[in-house]
Amino acid sequence: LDKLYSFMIRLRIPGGQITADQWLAIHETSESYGTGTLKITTRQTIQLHGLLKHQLRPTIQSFNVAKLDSIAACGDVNRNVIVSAHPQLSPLHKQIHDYADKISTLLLPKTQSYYEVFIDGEKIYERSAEADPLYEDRYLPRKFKIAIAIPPSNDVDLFTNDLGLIAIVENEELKGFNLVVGGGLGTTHGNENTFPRLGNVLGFIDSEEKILKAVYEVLTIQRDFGNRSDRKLSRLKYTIEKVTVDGFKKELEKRIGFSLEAAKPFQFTERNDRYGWEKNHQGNWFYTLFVEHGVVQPNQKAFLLEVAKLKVSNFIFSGNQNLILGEIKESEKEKIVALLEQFAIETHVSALRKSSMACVALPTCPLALAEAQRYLPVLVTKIEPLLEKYNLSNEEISIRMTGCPNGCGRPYVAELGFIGTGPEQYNFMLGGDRYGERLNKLYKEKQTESQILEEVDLLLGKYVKEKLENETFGDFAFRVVLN
Ligand code: SRM
Ligand code: SF4
Repeated sequence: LDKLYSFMIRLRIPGGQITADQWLAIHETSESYGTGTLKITTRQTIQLHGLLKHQLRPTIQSFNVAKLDSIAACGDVNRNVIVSAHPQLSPLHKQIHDYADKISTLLLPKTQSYYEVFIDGEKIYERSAEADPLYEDRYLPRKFKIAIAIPPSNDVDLFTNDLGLIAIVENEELKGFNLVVGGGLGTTHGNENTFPRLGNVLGFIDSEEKILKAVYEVLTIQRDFGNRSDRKLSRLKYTIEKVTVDGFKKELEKRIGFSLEAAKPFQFTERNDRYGWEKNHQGNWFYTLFVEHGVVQPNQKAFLLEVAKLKVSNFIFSGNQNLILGEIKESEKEKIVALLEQFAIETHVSALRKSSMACVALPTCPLALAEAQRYLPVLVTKIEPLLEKYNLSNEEISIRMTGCPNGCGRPYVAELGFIGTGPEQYNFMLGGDRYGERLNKLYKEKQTESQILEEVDLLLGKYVKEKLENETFGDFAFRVVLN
């Protein structure tokens, strides 16, 4: 008798954008296999949980028919490439967004085992190390993550990725990208050699050919120099600490055969999604649906099914775990408005809740020490009256929670961060900035709910009394409380 194995499947969707037909396929697959839940992740894709072993092949096969796959969504390879989600951010969104596909394709492992194992069982060719010049026969020492940000939005938390590209747009023309390397968040409780790190801006690159070359060679450096003896210390951030930022840049320039230009100026002034209706430069409408921690609720799932059947929009996942219905023509907008009403989609959500993010954690994550996506909504409900008490209800204070220090909900770059240490206990992190450019710090260890609420009450009271004009909560906490 075999054990009753159950699996999670995560799709590879570079830039998080799919068609209505692909949403229909995801919906139908989730109804046929697994628990029926759909989870939008912090890397712009979808996870299905609770798939039994015998359901794996039919699930992947049905995705394959819809031109969706789960290749490199896990493993020691380049993961899902994420991009600022909102098409209304820039008329150049599509041009920039296309880089996600190009980079994802460039860095895909060449092995066809996925098709052999999950699609038709046919062995496609004999593998050899030469068949994959990037991953060779050894892959990377560890997972590798890439994000592309379109200022002013840092909705991808660019600096937390192994590699980041910041789009530089001048006079409505894409000039190139600033290259950022060495971000990563995962730590291990009690292992002082592990730490979260934000990436360093190395310089500017102008042409597509050079960009792709540089991205590729960053991975070859990590492949060749990354730590292969301790998986806890094997991300690019540790390699960069070892070889230094300057040493890394020199090695990169040697491999790419050109020098990086000085980085161009950029500014991030937002990180949250733009909820509700917005129109882009071509007059098309976009509707951003708030999906609390990416857990698609039954009424939202039913709503999205009807929207997909209309085939009047595409579907875009954001790095904040929400969903944008995109490219809706003026003449079709009313149909979506009617469905929003029909399915009672909640549109009034507090500023704090809209700025919240949590990882999966219990009950499916085997690494979880505490609750996250099931508990943060409860904690937010308890913090909302405190904000009201201090007349701060409109403040978009970022609040994030994870069930362990791996950092899947990126709590290290939140103004209020909570990292699970054990059942109903969290390390309270404070002092991150609003736009993801500064790490927070440990404020209080192993806090229970009542301790958290007491501290938040005190901190908000201090904030309203002592803050400078226009100072955000995170900046205040960093300046006053942590010093
Ligand atoms: Fe993650 C492992 C869920 C984004 C850092 N992450 C896991 C696993 C697969 C647990 C495991 O290894 O068995 C979790 C599956 C839980 C479940 O039941 O579904 C898991 N990670 C997630 C997701 C679904 C969280 C969410 O609620 O959205 C995110 C899926 C992203 C995706 O679509 O690819 C997710 N994980 C992240 C992020 C955020 C990001 O990438 O922007 C991080 C921090 C950034 C980073 O990588 O440094 C992150 N996950 C980790 C780590 C720590 C890695 C490290 O360097 O130490 C682990 C553990 C590991 O790799 O050993 C991990
Ligand atoms: Fe699981 Fe920890 Fe990631 Fe949360 S942060 S999903 S508990 S690995």
